[in-house]
Amino acid sequence: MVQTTQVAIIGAGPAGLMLGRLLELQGIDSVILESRSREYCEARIRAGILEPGTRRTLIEAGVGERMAREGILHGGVHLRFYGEDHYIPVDELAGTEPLTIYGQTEVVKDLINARIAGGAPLLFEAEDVTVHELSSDAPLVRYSHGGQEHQLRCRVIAGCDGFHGVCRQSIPSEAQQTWQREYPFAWLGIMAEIFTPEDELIYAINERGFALRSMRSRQLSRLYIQVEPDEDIANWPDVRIWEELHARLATPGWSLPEGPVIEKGITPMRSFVAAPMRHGSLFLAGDAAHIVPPTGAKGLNLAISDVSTLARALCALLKDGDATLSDSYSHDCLRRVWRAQHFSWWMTQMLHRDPNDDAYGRELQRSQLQYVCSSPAARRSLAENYVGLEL
Ligand code: FAS
Ligand code: PHB
Repeated sequence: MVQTTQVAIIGAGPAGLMLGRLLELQGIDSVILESRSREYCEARIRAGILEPGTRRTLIEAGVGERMAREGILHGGVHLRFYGEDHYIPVDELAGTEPLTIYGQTEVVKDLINARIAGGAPLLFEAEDVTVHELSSDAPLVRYSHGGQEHQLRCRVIAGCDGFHGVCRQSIPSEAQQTWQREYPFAWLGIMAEIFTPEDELIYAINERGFALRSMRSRQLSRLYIQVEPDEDIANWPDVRIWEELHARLATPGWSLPEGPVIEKGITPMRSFVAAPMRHGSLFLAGDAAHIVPPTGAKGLNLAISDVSTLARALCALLKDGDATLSDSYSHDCLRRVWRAQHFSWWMTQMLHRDPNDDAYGRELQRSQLQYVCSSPAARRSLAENYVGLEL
C-alpha cells in the first residue's frame, strides 16, 4: 500500500525535527523517517551553543520553554594563548542578546516530545530508506519498518539525514558541486561532572595544542582537546586527558576542578559544502548539505537556519503554489553557509597547532590572536560572526 504525505523528512536530528515542527505549525503534513532509535538520537552528544536566532526560533516554534528555563545565558568568550587571557563580550560587541548554552541532546528531546504530543508521524528505526523520482512533483520514498516494506508518495522530500545520509548521495554527481577540507587534527571531547561557576567559554592554545572549556549546566562541563586526526580514544585514560586540559587551559589565578568523566569520544574535523542544496523535489538541510569544524559553534545553528528558510519556502509552495522561495532556497542558504564556513575555518586555523606549520607560521598565528584581542574592529568582527547572521 502506498502512503501519502506532503513532505517526507529523512532524519530526526535537529534539522528534520525542527522542520517537521515548523511545517506542523503551518498545517502542512509531514512524515519523519529516522534510522536510529529514539534513545540513540536523544543520547547523541554534540553541540551546545545556541545563537540568539536559534533561541528565538525554538521559542517561536513553541519548543523553547525548557531551554529558556534551564539554558545558561552566555555573553562572551575567553581567548587564552601562550600566557595571555582576553575576554571578548560577544553579545555586547555584536549588539545582540546573549547566546544560550543548552545541549543539542536537550533540543532533540524537546522537539521529539513536541512531535509525539502533536501526533504527527515520527518513525524511529526506519531502515533501508531510499528516495526516487526526484525530478517529478510526486517523488517516492521506500523504507522498511517493523519488518514491513513501505512506500511513501509525497510532494517534497527534505534530506535532513546528516553527512552520511542517503539523500545527498542520491543526487547525480554531475548535478552537484562539492568542496571539502580535512584538518590535520581532531577533537577529543569529554563530559565531566564538575562545578563551573562562570558562564563564559574558554578557547585556549599553547605549545601543547588547542583546548576548550564549555558546559551544559553548572554541574556538567563539556571540554575538548586537540588530538591527532586518527587518534584512538583507548590511548586516553582520564588522567591523561586532565593533564592536557590543565596544561592547555592554565592561567594565573584560575584552576580547573576535576570530576567524573561520564562520556568521551573523538570527532574528526572537516569542512564540507554541497551545492546546490536542492535537486528537483529533494531539498537538503543541515549536515546533509554542509559540515563545519565545531570551533565556531555553527553546525547546529546552521541546521536550524536552513530549515527556517526551507519551512518558509515550502509553506509558499504547498499552500499558495508560489515557487519563488523554493526556487531561491539554495541560493538563500548558501550565502549564510559560506559565511559560517569561513568563520569556522578562521577560528580553527587561529586556535589549533597545525603540525605542518613552521616557526614563521606560529608567529603569524600569535600576532593574529593578539590583534583579534586588542583591535576594537577585530573584536567586533569576531563577535558578529560568533553570534551568527540574522535569520
Ligand atoms: P544530524 O546528523 O544531527 O541528524 C541526521 C539524522 O539523520 C540522524 O539522526 C541520523 O541517524 C539520521 N539518518 C542518517 N541517515 C539516515 C537514513 N538513511 N535514513 C533515515 N535517517 C537517517 N556542532 C556544533 O555547533 N558544536 C559542536 O560541538 C558539535 N559537535 C559535534 C560532534 C560530533 C561527533 C558530530 C558528528 C557533530 C557535531 N556538531 C557540532 C555538529 C552537529 O551538531 C550538527 O551540526 C547537527 O547535528 C546537524 O543537525 P542535522 O543536520 O539534523 O544532522
Ligand atoms: C560545546 O559546548 O559543545 C561547544 C561549544 C563551543 C564550540 C564547540 C562546542 O565552539
